Amino acid sequence: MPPSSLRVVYAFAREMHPKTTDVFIQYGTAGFRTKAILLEHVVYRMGLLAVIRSRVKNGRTIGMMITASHNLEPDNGVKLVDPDGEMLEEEWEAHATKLANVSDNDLEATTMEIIQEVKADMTLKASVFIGMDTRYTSPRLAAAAANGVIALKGTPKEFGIVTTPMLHFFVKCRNDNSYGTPTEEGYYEKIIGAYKNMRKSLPTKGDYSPCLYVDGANGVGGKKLKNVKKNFDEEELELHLFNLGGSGEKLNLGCGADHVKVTQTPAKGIPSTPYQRIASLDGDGDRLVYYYTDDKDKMHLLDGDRIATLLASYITELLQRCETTEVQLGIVQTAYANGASTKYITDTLKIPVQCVKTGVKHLHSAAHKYDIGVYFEANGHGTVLYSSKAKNVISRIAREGDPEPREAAKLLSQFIEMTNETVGDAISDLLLVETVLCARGISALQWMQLYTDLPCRQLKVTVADRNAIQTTDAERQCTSPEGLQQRINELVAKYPSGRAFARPSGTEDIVRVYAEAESQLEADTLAAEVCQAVFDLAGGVGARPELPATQE
Ligand code: 16G
Ligand code: MG
Repeated sequence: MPPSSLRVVYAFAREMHPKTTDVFIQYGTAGFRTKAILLEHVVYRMGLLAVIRSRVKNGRTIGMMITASHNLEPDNGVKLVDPDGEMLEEEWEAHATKLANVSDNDLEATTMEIIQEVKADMTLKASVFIGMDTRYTSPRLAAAAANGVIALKGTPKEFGIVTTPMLHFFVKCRNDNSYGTPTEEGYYEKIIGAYKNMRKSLPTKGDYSPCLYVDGANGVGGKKLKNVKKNFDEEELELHLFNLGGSGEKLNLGCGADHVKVTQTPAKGIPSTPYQRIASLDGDGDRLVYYYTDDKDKMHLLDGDRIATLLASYITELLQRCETTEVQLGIVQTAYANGASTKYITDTLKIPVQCVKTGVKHLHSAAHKYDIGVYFEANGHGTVLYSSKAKNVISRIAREGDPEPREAAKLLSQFIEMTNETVGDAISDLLLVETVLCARGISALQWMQLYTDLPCRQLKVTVADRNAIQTTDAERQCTSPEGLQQRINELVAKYPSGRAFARPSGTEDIVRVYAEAESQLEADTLAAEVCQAVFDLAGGVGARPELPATQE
């Protein structure tokens, strides 16, 4: 039943969170993200939408996370979390965009329109969990979120500073208490408890050392790892934490998973110890990559593809030891996955692999189609999803199986407990990776030796309208502008093992280009040539991209 008047929605907006900009803002791949100073009215309005969403979901809890992930300090953002701890359903992104952009004067009417369109029963209770990252602009935005919730008579619960995946976990647990307890302690208990249990059956062996350096990106993830660290003795996991956001240390600046992945250079502020394994988190703790530097100071990156293959191969081994063929495992990647990883998955691991569009929601829903779905973006965002069928089969074997399969099923059950299935989670993923490295008795170097990546390069091109580029086949082929795909095909054909694609970014007003080939120079040249093609055929702006110096 819609309410007769929403005056209070307007009153809050006008008095406390007025819209002060006419810049259009869109709910993109990861919610709204822009300069923090442009966001207060947007976040307030998302508080309203979260309440409507909660009522449409029969009063189940919805999450709101205030963060701009790996972006630099002046940015911020907000995204909504659905009742199962998953990203907001895609159809609602249009409601979010509409509500964020109307004038204050039209806000009341637009809110009413949305309520009617989605048929929300506004007499129901509504519950919204709110979390934020460490940005200095976050508390103010979290308060705006809470006011939005209150304006529509929902109940906000603020968790303060938490990682994005923790907030997703809390939402899931609140709506399904069999998953865990919706508190930070509940989160640690489940994930850390499973790691400790598993390590009881998997003592340190071979070349694995429990000593791990961590780059906390000067954000929330590193801070939370301080709590995690307290639970371990050094034999279980010896964490050395760096970039924890002390005074003068800037969030994501020169450090963090995105910096390491994109620039392919180490994070600042970490002592250089050859072959020491280093885990790098992003600013809100939902991405993880590993790396080490060798004795010549060259960096070697172990990205999301490496994590996916490591986890999937171990789960496959445990399933074999469980002696079950009932559970099928698959891997989901995006076009950015290194071609060598896809080949290794197909030829060596013999695991089905699927490629989908960039963005967690696409990977997550594709992974749901397998009994066990492992998904990772190359940038380090990913997790493992286990269907109820898989969980039932595994727990049955853990209870009733023969001794050897029972042992394997018990390990797998703990592995499942350690996984945050709601979304990619750097802390949970870190513990999963450490478990597998320990179980295999391997070092970072040996992990790297499982296959050899093709050299690759990512570049960006500025065009007048990024939507001039349209893609198909999981963003691997361009369908417009005309002639671009044919040009890319001709360029790629010049390089053995060459592969390249161009896609419009979902988070910035640019086109991204990716290329890989047998040598770094070839990958760099191919990427630059594709940039030129995009620039020429899709309305490039500014200076024409140049080829690498050695090609001039
Ligand atoms: C967002 C996505 C991330 C994706 C990235 C691509 C979520 C939670 N995050 O950060 O998965 O890799 O966008 O950015 O979905 P791009 O479209 O600018 O390349
Ligand atoms: Mg992030």
